[in-house]
Amino acid sequence: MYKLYSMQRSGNSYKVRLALALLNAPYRAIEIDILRGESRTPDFLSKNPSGQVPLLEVAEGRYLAESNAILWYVAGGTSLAPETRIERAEALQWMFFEQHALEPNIGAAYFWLSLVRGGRDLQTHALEDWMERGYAALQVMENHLKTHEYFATGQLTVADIALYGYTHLADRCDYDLATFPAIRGWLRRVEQTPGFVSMDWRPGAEIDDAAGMAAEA
Ligand SMILES: N[C@@H](CCC(=O)N[C@@H](CS)C(=O)NCC(=O)O)C(=O)O
Repeated sequence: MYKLYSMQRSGNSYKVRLALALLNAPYRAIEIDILRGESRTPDFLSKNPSGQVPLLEVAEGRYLAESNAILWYVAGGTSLAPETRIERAEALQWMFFEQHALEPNIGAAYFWLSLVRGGRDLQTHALEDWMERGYAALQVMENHLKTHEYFATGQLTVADIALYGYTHLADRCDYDLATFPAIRGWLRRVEQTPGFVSMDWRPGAEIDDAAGMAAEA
């Protein structure tokens, strides 16, 4: 069974939880609170030198970081992973786009406006750029979705999961999706997928936290 180091309110972590839920794959979740420095302890850094979640233990002592790499790993051989060479490359194209155009802007705005108390005042200089670049990324997605139901193929794949992670949080951090009807339709389609779970959903009894792990040790 996988062991997933994740933070409930992290969009990058949620992408992996969503994929595992859609695949009905059992896993053990360990909550890491990045705001309390839990991803920067010597123990965590020995597992992931980047000091970030999500992190998946795929086998005893073997760790995989980077949400989109994890998505490809868990989705391998399933309907969430496109089959043809061109579709795989198109999925990757959108997943790179997510990491350089969407996540650094909407992800940063979400972190500072939604998770950090007083974050708006601390980041006034950066917020304008995040809004402008975030809206530019949303427009690229909107243009694609005007003529496509999903991103890489005619069905939901890892590319949609990657992009859903922060797009669905946009309205929690100042972005207004009113002028993006195609994105709103796509968000609804993703949410109607059998097995879909929201970011707040927890895998029940399987969830653990760092304190629980320490108590066990
Ligand atoms: N490119 C990475 C980004 C991961 C990332 O930024 N994780 C954040 C939470 S969403 C984190 O762990 N931040 C803690 C830190 O950097 O100290 C991915 O897609 O997994």
